[in-house]
Amino acid sequence: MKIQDQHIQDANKNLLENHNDNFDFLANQLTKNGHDVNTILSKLAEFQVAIPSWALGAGGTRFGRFGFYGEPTTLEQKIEDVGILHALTQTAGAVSLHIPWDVPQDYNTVKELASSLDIKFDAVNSNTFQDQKDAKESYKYGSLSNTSQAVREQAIQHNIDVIKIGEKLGSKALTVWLADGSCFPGQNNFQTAFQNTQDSLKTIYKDIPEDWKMLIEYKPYEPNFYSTVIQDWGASLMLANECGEKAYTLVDLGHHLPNSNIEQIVSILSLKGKLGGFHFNDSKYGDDDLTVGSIKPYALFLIFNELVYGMANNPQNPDLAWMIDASHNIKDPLEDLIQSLEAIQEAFAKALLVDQAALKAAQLDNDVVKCQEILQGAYRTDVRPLIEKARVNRGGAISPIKAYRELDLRNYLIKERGRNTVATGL
Ligand code: LRH
Ligand code: MN
Ligand code: MN
Repeated sequence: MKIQDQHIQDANKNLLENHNDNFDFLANQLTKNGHDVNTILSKLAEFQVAIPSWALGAGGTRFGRFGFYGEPTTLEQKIEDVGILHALTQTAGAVSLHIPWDVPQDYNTVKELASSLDIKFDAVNSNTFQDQKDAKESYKYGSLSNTSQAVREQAIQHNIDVIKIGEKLGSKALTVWLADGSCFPGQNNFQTAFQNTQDSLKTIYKDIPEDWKMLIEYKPYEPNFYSTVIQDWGASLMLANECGEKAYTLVDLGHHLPNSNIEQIVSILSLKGKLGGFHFNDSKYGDDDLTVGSIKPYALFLIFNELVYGMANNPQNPDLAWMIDASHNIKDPLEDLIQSLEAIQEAFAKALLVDQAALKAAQLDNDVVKCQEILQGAYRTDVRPLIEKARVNRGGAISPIKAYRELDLRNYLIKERGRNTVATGL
């Protein structure tokens, strides 16, 4: 199923007049307040977020999984789904593959399909948290940290294989997330586990191509419930520093203990030039992988405020690999991802409205009240007309959810793929 421009124009027709009125009003206000609306629009248009191949089907929990009709089963179908998202939102121009869940069968077909939909291959993700079919060694007690050299070697080789797959696709980064850790005190020697992980990552790092990054993701718990080897940004940063300049920390919003100040983590990593990637999601309790912005939109805005500051002031930090990392238990995955993309754009647009010069001046004056007024003034602005305009300028939908429903896309997918589909992955 490929969406034609005409489909989107038809869906936009009824909304256009209202959208134009709202945009003109907001653009006028922003211009009066000294903002350059065109610059904001082009920043919004450039901001592309990768969709992970595993988020296109319904996820589930360990208690059960409720499938969603018409889910993609092949990699090609997953890329087609990203194509739908990108056509509607114009902000999902990349896909991130998890290996071995989504190993391409025919590289040329997959690459041609992706490029016909204007989709790039973002970071490739290795998987040493599950035992793979016919694998000699088991990851039950860890992978890169395992006390057994044979297990570590198998896990290292897997990562090297993933780099090779990524190279064939045009990816430029490897994301390593480890489930390694322990469930009970005394189970692991913390130092041995960390040292083994460091040595294993350094071996993998030797195979990271010159123009690639290695992104090291951290997580405090789950599936191990007592300790995780790469538990936080400090552990990740230490490992990245040990590996070398192509290694960076990856922040996944769900991978923090409750009330962690993620914006501060982002800010300091950026200052040190070591913030490499980002996984967006939202949560109330832990790694809930809920729709971005559905629970803590103000926290997301504060994080974006630091990201925007970093992008403007930290040339030592590279461009980031942005990705949504979510799971869908009850919503249509495509609708959920559209909502996430919208929330990301909204937080970004609001952060772009922060008057950084005024904020700096208020900070120097220790005018705490003014600092808050500046941040909250930007946060309270309804930026939706800006996001709509950025999308429309690129041929996207004014309201992607409305267009998705009006075009009856899920039913098309069901007709094409059948009802009883089960996506691979989580
Ligand atoms: C782990 C994680 C990591 C995995 C993905 C499936 O919780 O965030 O990024 O690769 O989920
Ligand atoms: Mn993640
Ligand atoms: Mn996660």
